[in-house]
Parts: sequence; C-alpha cells; structure tokens
Amino acid sequence: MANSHVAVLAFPFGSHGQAILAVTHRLATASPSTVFSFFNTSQSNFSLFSSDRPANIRVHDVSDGVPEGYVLSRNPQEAVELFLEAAPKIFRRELAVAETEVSRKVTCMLTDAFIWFAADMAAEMKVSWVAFWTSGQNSLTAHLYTDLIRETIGVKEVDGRMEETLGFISGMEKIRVKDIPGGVVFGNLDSVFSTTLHQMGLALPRATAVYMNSFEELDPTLTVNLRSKFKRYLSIGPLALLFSPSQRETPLHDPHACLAWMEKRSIDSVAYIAFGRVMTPPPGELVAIAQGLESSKVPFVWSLQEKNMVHLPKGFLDRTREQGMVVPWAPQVELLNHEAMGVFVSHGGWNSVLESVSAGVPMICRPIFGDHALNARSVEAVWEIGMTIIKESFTKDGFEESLDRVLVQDDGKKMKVNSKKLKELAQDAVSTEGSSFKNFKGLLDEVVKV
Ligand code: KMP
Repeated sequence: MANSHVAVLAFPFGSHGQAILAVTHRLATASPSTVFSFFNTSQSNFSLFSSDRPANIRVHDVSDGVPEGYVLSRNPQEAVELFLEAAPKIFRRELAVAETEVSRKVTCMLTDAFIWFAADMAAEMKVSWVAFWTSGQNSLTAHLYTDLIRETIGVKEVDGRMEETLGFISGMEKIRVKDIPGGVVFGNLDSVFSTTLHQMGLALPRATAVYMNSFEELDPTLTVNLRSKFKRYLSIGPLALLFSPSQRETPLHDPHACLAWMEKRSIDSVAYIAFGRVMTPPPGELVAIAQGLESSKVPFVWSLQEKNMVHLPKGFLDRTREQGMVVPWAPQVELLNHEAMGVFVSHGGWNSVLESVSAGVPMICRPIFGDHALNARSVEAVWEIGMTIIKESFTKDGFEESLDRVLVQDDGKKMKVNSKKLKELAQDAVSTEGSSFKNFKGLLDEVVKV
C-alpha cells in the first residue's frame, strides 16, 4: 500500500541472509509502492548484493556487534553470540535512522525468527511482526515445544534417553531425543544461542504471522500442529519452485561443464556431493569420501571448495578422471534435476533437503550441527527418501555401503519412488491453486497492509 514501510531484519550468518533477501525481493517486486528497509551487517550485505535489486529495497549496513579491537576466537558461535547480544540496540537505532530517511514510519517488521526480540519492538511501535523460520517444520516444532520436551525428558542425565521418541508431540512420533537440535535438552543450555532459540519458541506465538520455506503437504501432521500455535502460519515453499527458473535473474553458470558431463551418464546413476559454503566435514572424512567413491566406482560430481582439495588422497583426481569430477562450484539445482542424478550427499541442511525434495532425488545425510540430524531423521524415517550415513560420519566402508543401499538395493528404489511423490506434491503446492501459492499471497497481504 502507498504508505507501507517494511523493516526487514536479517540474521547475518549461514544462509539466513540470502533466504530473507530472496523473499524480500519477491515481495518488493509484487508491491512496488512499499518501501523495504533491509538491515544486515555490511559483511553479509556485501556477499548478497551482487545482482540487481528492485528500487524499493533500501539496504542498510548495521554493526556486527564485535567490539572495536576485539579478536574473535576460532569458535564460529562466538560471532553469532556477540551479534545476538548487541542486536536489539543496533536494530532500534538503525530503524529510527531509516524512518527519518524514508519519511515513513515503519508499518511492519519482517524478521528472521532468530530475531525474536522483534516481538517487543513491534509491540512498542504498534506494528505487525512477521517472522521467517528458514528451516523445516520439524525443527520449528522442537523449539516451540522446548519447555514440554524439557519437562518430559529432563535436561540433565539425558544420555540414557537418547533413543526415546517424542510421541508426546503430534507429528514428532518418529523423532528420537538424539535427533533434536543441541541446546534443547543436551549441549550447553545456558549459551546465548540456546537461550535465543528458547526465547524464540516462546515469542513466535505473538507474531502476526510466521512463515517458512516449506510446503504444508510435506508434513501434514506438523502443519496442523503448528497452525494451532500461531496466529497465522504460512508455508510458502519451495521458494525455488515458486519462482521458476524462467524468472531466474542470472543466466545458467556452469564453468566446469558439469551438465555436459551428466549427459553421458545413465539414468539415476550419479552421486552428487556438496556441503554448502559454510560447513565441510573434517579432512579425515574427505579422505573417506574419496576412498568410498573410488572403490564403489559410482559416477560422481563433488562440489568442494578449492582450499579443501589438498586433503584429497594422492593421485585420486588422476585415477578418477573418467569416473567423476571434483569442482569448486556446480549448478546444484540443475544437476539435481538431471535425469542421471541418483543421490544427493549433503549435511542435511534445510535448503539442501528442500532442493533434493523439489528434484525428487534421494539423499544420504551426514549431519554436522543445528537441525541437520533432525532433517536427516525425517529424510530416513518420516519421508523415507534417504538415510543418515552409516556410522553417522564418513568412513570408506560406511559410505560405500550407503551408496549401494540408495543406488542399488530395493530399499533405494522405494526411496526413489517416495522422492518422486514428494516432488509432485511440491509442484502442486506452488501451482496457482496450491497451498504455497495461496500462502505467499497471504504473506504479501500481511506485510504490505497498513
Ligand atoms: C551458526 C549458524 C547457525 C546455527 C548455529 C551457529 C545457523 C542455523 C542454526 C540452527 C539452529 C537450530 C535449528 C535450526 C538452525 O544454528 O545458521 O533448529 O540455522 O553457531 O549460522
């Protein structure tokens, strides 16, 4: 609407900035008269804004909360926690600046769900708060029910209860205690990060709306459960399908000709290995991946950052020149959608899971942290579209056996069938009569109305 001014508050770590920018981009295109003030650290903004953006998105750099002269330790969580502690003050200050610059009061707060204190800011400003959960229904449920899980399972001495399931939460019957994210019942419950997740779970029911990059049909029981918790609950994904490749901003980038190589492979045969930009398994496991690939003879595309290639076994690249390719960058979505693709090997991060589901490709997951183990469990036991890596991390034999199970055994054929079914449901959800399509319109209404 003519006077709306949406303050977008990003969480500047992992893939969060990219996710909220993608949604902001679509909302801004759909509502050109609304101003979107996008608040994010300069470092994160720098990595995001290489391509064009609509003129009604105004980008603001905010402080990362690291005190002058402070030297960060090697623990990546430290930067996250320094930011979270400083963020309420930082965002309040920058919001006031933006209101003056735009000459419009903020009418809606659109924030990453991790920025839970936006609940209080929005209440003070008497505006709506729309929160974005960038992972799945499963992890969101774990954080919403943290108090119930703690009361039922306990918070100390949980070691003996790791195999128990969360049957007391509708939709979580197949999830074991050991699958839930750290900081809920095990790990350091008093860290700034754990407290943030807990507070977020308590604050989200106050939001005007909570939306996420998933689709209702992926987890119908959890969808009903979540809907009962929120004022308005909107699944709008998979975003990559909702905005189809024809609307892609940049032409296809495939510098290593992965797709031409795929053309020569047979159907459902290739293993694609990628762990995203942030997470990589330790060097010993990279060696195990290489050995497992080599002895399995499975054709592969391995997306591996240049700096990690030194860990590959001596002669591996030469010996596997025919079998596969190791590349620093690959067109992931196009690869996954190629008919020769057989299995996606990843950490089980939400975006990877959703991209695999969207392409109908089974998965092998090697969880690293956060919601990865939970997603891997859902992949294996709820959707039955893949598995957690045998032995829970990469070993030569465990990886070879996992590849065999998904690519060769009858079990794997069932995974393939189930993956194809989920892909169809995902496509239905984003079609003009589908749930995600309608929910995106609902989100637009919530965000731009004054
Ligand atoms: C740094 C990060 C993330 C993180 C922890 C970090 C991140 C992220 C999560 C996460 C935690 C619990 C969930 C889902 C996700 O944790 O990006 O249920 O998403 O130290 O960047």
